[in-house]
Amino acid sequence: MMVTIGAKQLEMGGRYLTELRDANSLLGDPAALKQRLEEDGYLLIRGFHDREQVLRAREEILQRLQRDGKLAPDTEAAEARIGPDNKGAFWGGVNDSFPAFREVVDSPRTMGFFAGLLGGEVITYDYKWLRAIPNGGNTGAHYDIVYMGAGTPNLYTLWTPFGDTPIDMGTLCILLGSHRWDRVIATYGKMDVDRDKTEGWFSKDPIELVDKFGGQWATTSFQAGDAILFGMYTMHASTVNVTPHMRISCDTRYQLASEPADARWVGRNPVYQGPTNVRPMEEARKQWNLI
Ligand SMILES: O=C(O)CCC(=O)C(=O)O
Repeated sequence: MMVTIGAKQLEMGGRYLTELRDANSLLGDPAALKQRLEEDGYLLIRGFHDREQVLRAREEILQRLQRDGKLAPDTEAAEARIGPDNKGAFWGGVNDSFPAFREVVDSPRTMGFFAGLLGGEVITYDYKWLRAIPNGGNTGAHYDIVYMGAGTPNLYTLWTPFGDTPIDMGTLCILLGSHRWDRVIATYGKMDVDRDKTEGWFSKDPIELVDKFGGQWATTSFQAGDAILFGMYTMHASTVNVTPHMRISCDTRYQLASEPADARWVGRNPVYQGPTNVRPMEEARKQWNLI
């Protein structure tokens, strides 16, 4: 199977791309989960959320997309068929108007999982990155620390697809081994998009990254309920949505309550402005000697 990441086609099972492995056999053993997270840079958990709850949230989001004219006319919202304008949506913020969605990402099950993993009371950032990705939509390779590094580095991203999501609809990809790229962590990993007014994506080319820095990309098909979590220094991207169906997903953040949080993403009204006059990543990489 060929998989599209950025502008490149990668063969599943070839040199550049493999399958993610799940960590379900370690559930209930926080020390083993933590060790796996340190080794792999991510944890894929099948059935992390209650599937029915995820599907209720999906329905809520699809109804909004339909009201907003983003779905194909005269089709059932449940099909998630992208409208003729091929426009997606990004809802960044607290997202109170999606109560069924909030029930999933703030659920006692989710918070309890992170409390067990991190060994104490946890908080989730109020800002939620909820996305409906149209055909052709995708995310370039980056570390999350460059967007949310003003608090603790012991912060975790949880990526949840809202619906069964095959690889060709746009799934989360991990660059295996990238959480140990010391030179990249010491340069790009110290950057902040706002403070340094620099582009956040490290690369749009998945092959260039593997050829220059090593590792291998990994992704998988997700079922509603599955989720993947990873740390701030794990390079990740998404496959391109090459289907006529909207990919719906959200990324949310969790950390120990006792550690400092990045104020940009906390509170009733966290509104992300984004920097202006951004420096191209190519320029920054030249300066760091990472070309
Ligand atoms: O969903 C996507 O396309 C990107 C997600 C992402 O970058 C993240 O979870 O940090």
